[in-house]
Amino acid sequence: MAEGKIRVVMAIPALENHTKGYLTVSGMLRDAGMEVILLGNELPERVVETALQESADVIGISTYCGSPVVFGEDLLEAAEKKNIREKTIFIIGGIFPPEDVPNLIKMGFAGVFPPGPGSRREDIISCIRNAIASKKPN
Ligand code: B12
Repeated sequence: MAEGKIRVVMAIPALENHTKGYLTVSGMLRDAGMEVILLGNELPERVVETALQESADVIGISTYCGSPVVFGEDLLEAAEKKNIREKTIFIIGGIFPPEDVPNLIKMGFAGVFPPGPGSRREDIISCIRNAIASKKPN
């Protein structure tokens, strides 16, 4: 965490046109004092590569018409290969089938945020802060 600022790489899956959630959440995190790296449309391997280069604490994915579980599996696998899975916090939001939510959490996402009352600014920010606190060595 450079200079105490939480560093977040934000991305949307390749071929996805929904950018509003991505930009809205990126703005929320920036307003909360986090360093946000906007990656745009990318493949999971490139997202991980950027997170590694940028020493990111968090990877955030926004998706509305993709396959979050497939993308998530590829993302976590790529992070495992680059040895950053354990130290990185993964969060995802957007619109997907409700049954994907428990699956994404089981896979290792610290927070899953579909539209609605559980996805307010404070919910997302406290999820990130709590996940980072729980990863810090005692
Ligand atoms: C705007 C819009 C579009 C615009 C996008 C413009 C743009 N630049 O973003 C356009 C017209 C391009 C579009 C295209 C399509 N769309 Co569209 N679109 C929408 C719409 C109306 C709004 C989505 C949106 O921008 N919301 C604004 C955000 C800010 O609000 P929010 O989602 O509540 O955001 C919160 C959470 O989602 C969460 N969040 C979101 N991302 C992230 C990321 C992180 C890290 C975190 C922590 C949280 C988080 O936090 C936010 C704050 O609380 C929705 C319907 C709807 N009412 O939601 C359909 C919708 C998403 N679209 C849909 C579809 C099917 C399409 C098309 C495939 C249609 C077509 N046949 O061409 C194409 C897709 C093209 C493509 N390749 O991507 C479907 C998706 C179906 C599904 N997933 O089940 C929807 C749900 C419409 C529907 N009811 O069928 N779309």
